[in-house]
Amino acid sequence: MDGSGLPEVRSTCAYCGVGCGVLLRPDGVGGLTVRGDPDHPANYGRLCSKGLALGETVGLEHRLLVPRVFGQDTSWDNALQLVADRFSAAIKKHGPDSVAFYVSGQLLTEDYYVANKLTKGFMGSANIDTNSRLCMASTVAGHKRAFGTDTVPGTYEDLDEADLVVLVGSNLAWCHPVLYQRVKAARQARGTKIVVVDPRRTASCDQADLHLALQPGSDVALFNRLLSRIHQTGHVAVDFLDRSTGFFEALELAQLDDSDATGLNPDEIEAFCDLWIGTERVVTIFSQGVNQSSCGTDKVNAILNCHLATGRIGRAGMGPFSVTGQPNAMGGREVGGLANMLACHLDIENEAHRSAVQDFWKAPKMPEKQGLTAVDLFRAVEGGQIKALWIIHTNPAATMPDADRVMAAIEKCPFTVVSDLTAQTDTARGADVLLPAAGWGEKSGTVTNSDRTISRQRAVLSPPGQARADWDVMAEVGRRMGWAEAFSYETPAQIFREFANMTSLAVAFGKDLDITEFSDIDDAGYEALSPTRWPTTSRKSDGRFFGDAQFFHPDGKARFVPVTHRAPQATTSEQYPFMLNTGRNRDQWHTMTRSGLSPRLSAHLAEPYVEVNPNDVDRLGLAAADLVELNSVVGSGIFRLRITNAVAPGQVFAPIHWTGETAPTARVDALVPSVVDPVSGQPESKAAAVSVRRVNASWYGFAVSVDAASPTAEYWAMSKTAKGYRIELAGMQDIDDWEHKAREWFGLPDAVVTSIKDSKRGSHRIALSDGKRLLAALFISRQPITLMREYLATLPEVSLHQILSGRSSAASEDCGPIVCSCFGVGLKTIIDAIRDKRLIDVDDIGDALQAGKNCGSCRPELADLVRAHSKLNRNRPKNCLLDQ
Ligand SMILES: Nc1nc2c(c(=O)[nH]1)N[C@H]1C(S)=C(S)[C@@H](COP(=O)(O)OP(=O)(O)OC[C@H]3O[C@@H](n4cnc5c(=O)[nH]c(N)nc54)[C@H](O)[C@@H]3O)O[C@H]1N2
Ligand SMILES: Nc1nc2c(c(=O)[nH]1)N[C@H]1C(S)=C(S)[C@@H](COP(=O)(O)OP(=O)(O)OC[C@H]3O[C@@H](n4cnc5c(=O)[nH]c(N)nc54)[C@H](O)[C@@H]3O)O[C@H]1N2
Ligand code: SF4
Ligand SMILES: [Mo]
Repeated sequence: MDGSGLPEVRSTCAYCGVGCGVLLRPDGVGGLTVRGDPDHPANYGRLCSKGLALGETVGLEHRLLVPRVFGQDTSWDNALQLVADRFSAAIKKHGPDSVAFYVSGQLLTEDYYVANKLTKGFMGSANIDTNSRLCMASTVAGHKRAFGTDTVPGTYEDLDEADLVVLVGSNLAWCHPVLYQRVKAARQARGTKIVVVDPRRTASCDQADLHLALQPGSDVALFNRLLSRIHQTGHVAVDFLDRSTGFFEALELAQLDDSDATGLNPDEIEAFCDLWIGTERVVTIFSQGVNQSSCGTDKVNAILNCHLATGRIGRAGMGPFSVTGQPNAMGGREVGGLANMLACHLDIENEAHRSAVQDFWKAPKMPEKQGLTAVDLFRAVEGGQIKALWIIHTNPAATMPDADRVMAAIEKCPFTVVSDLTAQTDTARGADVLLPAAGWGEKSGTVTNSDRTISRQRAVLSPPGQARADWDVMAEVGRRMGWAEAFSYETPAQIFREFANMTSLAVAFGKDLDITEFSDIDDAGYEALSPTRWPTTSRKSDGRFFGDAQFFHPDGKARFVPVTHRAPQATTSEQYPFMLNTGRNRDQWHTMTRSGLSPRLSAHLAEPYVEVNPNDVDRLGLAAADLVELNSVVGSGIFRLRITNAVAPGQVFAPIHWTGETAPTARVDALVPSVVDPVSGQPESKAAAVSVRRVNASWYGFAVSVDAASPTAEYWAMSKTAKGYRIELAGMQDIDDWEHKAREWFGLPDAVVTSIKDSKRGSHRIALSDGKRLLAALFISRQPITLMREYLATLPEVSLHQILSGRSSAASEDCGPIVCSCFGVGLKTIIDAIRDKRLIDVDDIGDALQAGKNCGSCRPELADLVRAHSKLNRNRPKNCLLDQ
């Protein structure tokens, strides 16, 4: 406590699976300040741009404050009785398989545990799946095939101690920025080499010694080549072969595979193999470029095969490392979140496991077969087999493949309950019952990060309105459905103790997960719990698995899985000649319901875009700032063109973040067909065949507004600014009365309107004010509007005169899209400084402009800009991330 307010509270960041520790200081009036926890073993005080902006996302705008049933506010009593009655009635009339839950790797372990106990143990339905199906399912399946359990072998210290880090389908610099900083620190300290395997050039290539821009989906062919070379060069660890089965079968298939499928030059492949084989301390980090594939599980096993063959696993500085996406993706796996699992890494279709769990829970009935996995689950909703559906902490109408179809299924379901922070999501709009959830910062529990470290999330703010924690709401429904004793929880500590105790079952079955030492933790102990990695140090001193070649298959041996290259299911054709790749932006989290509230984060990439290679741009007759339409077999979307050779010709890339709330025509998953991996059921979210064409808009618009607007244009995209919102617009139909339209879109029927029209140029500037204060402004042109957007987004600091004249004052020049979120430094400012001040490296930019000096998330982009724009820098790249 430093006298400036309330004491700091230790907690964990709301976002990614790095699981950074944060120190939160509530300001006493609903806000809080955030800094990195210097003592947390995930981050030792570091945070990325998203973690640092957490304080900007806890405001009450958009929050759902009271339960809502069929559009009417109601009491918890009414809402929960209705939920309990409808789920009970469906089970009674149609059987347990007529109900389903779709939950999230962002739930706390305690929430997740209750959800699984309620469905699998008491409702008797295994139809509970989670967004982890879209995220980690292929890794879970690959780990189980190789190791006998879903075990992450390594720890974060391995990143500090590796001599080579290979990033496969992982944009670590943007998606796990604090881990990327650890890798970069290792590079500085010990010269760690970095290889990136990704069809696209990403920010993670910033320091890479080698970037293998392989053909989408061809990772198996690459790692099969590596396995053959490991054998050929005599690097097989013979003692490990004794502790495994299937090596020669896997090798035979690997040798038959043709590495030409990767599209890489043979020299590049050999350079990669030589580096990998020649570096004992090698960590292969993999993420969604591996998992989200119709051969995702095989990709995982192709990687694991190489680490097993060389015995480079579970020892300092080496091993395969699946980084988890969501803050509690790992915790969800521990409590059996997926439809084919039981808690404690046990299997639903194993009778001994099932009955042990049933006894532990004193459960009336347990499903004997695995439940529906995400894609099939929503198909069953569409087909009418699911009569009652409860969606918690996830937004499937935006993030499932074939998203328009999923949205329609949700709307059609006879009874859908959605628990969320806000009613303004694509999924919540289809709900019959909306339950207000307490969010990050308002509820307590635990999460497990990528290296199995369990950390506490602590409540520092009161839940607004009537919002309640998810575990609390589910437990009450359990009680109302007649299972009072089983769901008598009053605190998350009680749930945690029960789960910790339950891990004794995992121990009894010889599995990896053991946190039984917390079975008797008292409330004070739970309150004070410091970050703990399992297995706890008393059992395995270095926190790693498999260095001793002990695995979890019944014979204690590992399995090599023979795999062979299979191309993505989507194939390009004359009609759909481009391959669409999808992924994340540095400063937004998924569907932006939280990160989108931060003006700083929203400034980074404020509009949905599609990246297209310059060759294709020329071929298609496109020009900078055009809007382009993508079409696939399942849907379509409109995006702003971004010209960059970060993507190869024939490939395009679009981010996943925009939804019906922020840009209704830029819902990426509307374009992605629901093709899945046959082993894991994980969708192929990274490969869809699409066509690309210019949108011939009859007008383009840009608007700023103090309040959120609801435009009806064919294209619009809205994002938060410090003083309100900025909106990009375009339309196919000419509009006669712009003033009327502006009033309607901004919800300002009584505003004073001033406007200037230039009929010759087809431009129109309209300002809406309350007589004194500017409330909104709209600019219309026949061409895409590129000038002054960033500057105008500072409304209402802009004067009416400036808006109408279209001229910025000298003091507030347009600084371009924001690159450094922490200090608000824009692209144009940076490029100008590099040129004018003759800056030659990232630190120079920091000294001149502050940019990159706080969280460091933008340093890869800064490095790229220096390379592209410094006349003095000799390492100019072939291409630049921000070269538009
Ligand atoms: N800023 C930010 N960070 C996040 C999130 C977020 O929303 N925003 N979400 C979190 C979550 S839940 C997750 S799962 C992680 C995801 O983290 P990542 O997996 O690192 O992120 P993505 O951008 O989805 O995809 C990674 C890369 O896979 C590449 N790729 C596509 N196809 C292939 C292929 O066939 N082979 C290979 N080798 N690569 C391919 C893409 O070009 C992309 O650069 O991020 C977490 N962190
Ligand atoms: N094409 C394509 N599609 C993808 C991906 C991709 O790379 N490409 N990635 C996939 C992956 S890896 C993932 S993880 C998913 C993520 O996709 P989703 O999980 O669907 O996306 P989020 O925006 O994280 O949704 C979380 C929701 O929970 C709400 N929420 C926040 N806090 C709480 C709380 O405490 N309680 C409750 N009840 N609700 C809360 C938020 O407001 C939000 O609506 O997307 C997947 N979809
Ligand atoms: S890396 Fe960033 S988003 Fe991920 S946990 Fe750390 S601070 Fe949060
Ligand atoms: Mo994810």
